[in-house]
Amino acid sequence: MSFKKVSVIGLGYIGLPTAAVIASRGIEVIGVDVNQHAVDTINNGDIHIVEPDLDIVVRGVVSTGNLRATTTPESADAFMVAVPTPFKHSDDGSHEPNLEYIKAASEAIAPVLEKGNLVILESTSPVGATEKMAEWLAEARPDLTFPQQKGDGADINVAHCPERVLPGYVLQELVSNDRVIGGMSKVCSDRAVELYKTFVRGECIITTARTAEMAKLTENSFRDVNIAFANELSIICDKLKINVWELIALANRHPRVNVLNPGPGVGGHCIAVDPWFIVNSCPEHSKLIRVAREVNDLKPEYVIGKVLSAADEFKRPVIACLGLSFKADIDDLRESPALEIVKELHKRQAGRLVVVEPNVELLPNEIDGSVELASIDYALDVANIVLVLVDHKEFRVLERNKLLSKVLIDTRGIF
Ligand code: SAJ
Repeated sequence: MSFKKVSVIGLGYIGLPTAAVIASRGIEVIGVDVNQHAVDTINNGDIHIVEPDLDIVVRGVVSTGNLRATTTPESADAFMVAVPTPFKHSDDGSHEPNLEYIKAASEAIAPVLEKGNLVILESTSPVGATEKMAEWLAEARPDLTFPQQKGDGADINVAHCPERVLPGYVLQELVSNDRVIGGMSKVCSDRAVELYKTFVRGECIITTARTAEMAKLTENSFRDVNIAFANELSIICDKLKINVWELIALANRHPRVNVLNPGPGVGGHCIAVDPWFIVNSCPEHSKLIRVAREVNDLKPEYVIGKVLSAADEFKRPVIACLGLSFKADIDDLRESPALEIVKELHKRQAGRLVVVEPNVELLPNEIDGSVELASIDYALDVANIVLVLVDHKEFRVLERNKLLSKVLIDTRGIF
């Protein structure tokens, strides 16, 4: 096998599980991250993120010496870049992707590249990012040849293989999902397949780097558009006095219909972000994708409006807010519509806010001191309005009769 030593650049939600799974196949893995705390934590056999069972795998591969973390890149047979691609800050709504992390990663690995190496971009990226990465590498290493110059004969192979794992199921999906492999030449693709085959049980399907980039953005945009459709339906159904959950269940009985679920809005760092990469690259032709983003981004405001009008009916409204995370059964509060709604309700003085979030022990700073974190029993006891924001398993088993005397606003349809 040509991959004895693999380096993973970026040890976050994707990089760390990937590094750990490859290491568990007996390959020597060097994890590189700029965050000294993350590096130290991993070298102690611990993890700095939350993902089921990841701690066990990391502890195992660190103790056997197959995974080691460092802040300084060193030579390897393959480099997998898994760093963030956020937006550039701007007020004009252009959502221009910020490739600085990919550029910094390229500049960090360039000095240690050797003839025969494979460099893979895993980060979800706008179309053209892999070619840019190859250009940055070539600029830094004029002594080596790259696929944009020499195709199959290049010294360094470059490919894009977007991650597609679902938070909460990362360890299973890393192994079982099919992978889209977009090499910059045929040899690049073949070598990337060889690397992924060391740990992927799904199929590895070869395409171009640009198509692979667009495939990932398409998957998340498809979901975003479908959820926007559901969110729009939920508002229409409110106005027409129809139960949207019953409606969608009925429509989904049709063999060719599969509408997703409405909610309080779309959160997380993927579905709410990636469609903008398409819109930014072709603004005049991405009308539907843009409107879907806007529909989903406006949903929290609609929910806030409903709560405020319900609260108006009480002298001293007490609102139990069930859930803060961006989706069920995780502790991740980043880009969470639930958190946004709770923050706004506090700002607009909707009433006393009692929050239940079984997956966190402390409230985030931005709402700490302004709302109470409580048990489900206490919250239901004191509340006159119950606002369901996340369909955590602890809430799905609640008995409906506990809520009979309450005003119920169920954004997830669990009741
Ligand atoms: N949501 C709804 N209704 C639904 C489904 C989801 O409102 O019917 C909301 C969730 O509550 C959450 C948001 O959408 O706020 C996103 O959740 P998600 O479960 O749809 O997706 P993520 O962001 O956790 O992970 C997605 C996945 N992409 C797809 O399913 C196409 C995952 O496979 C990707 O790897 C991940 O994005 C990523 O990293 O890009």
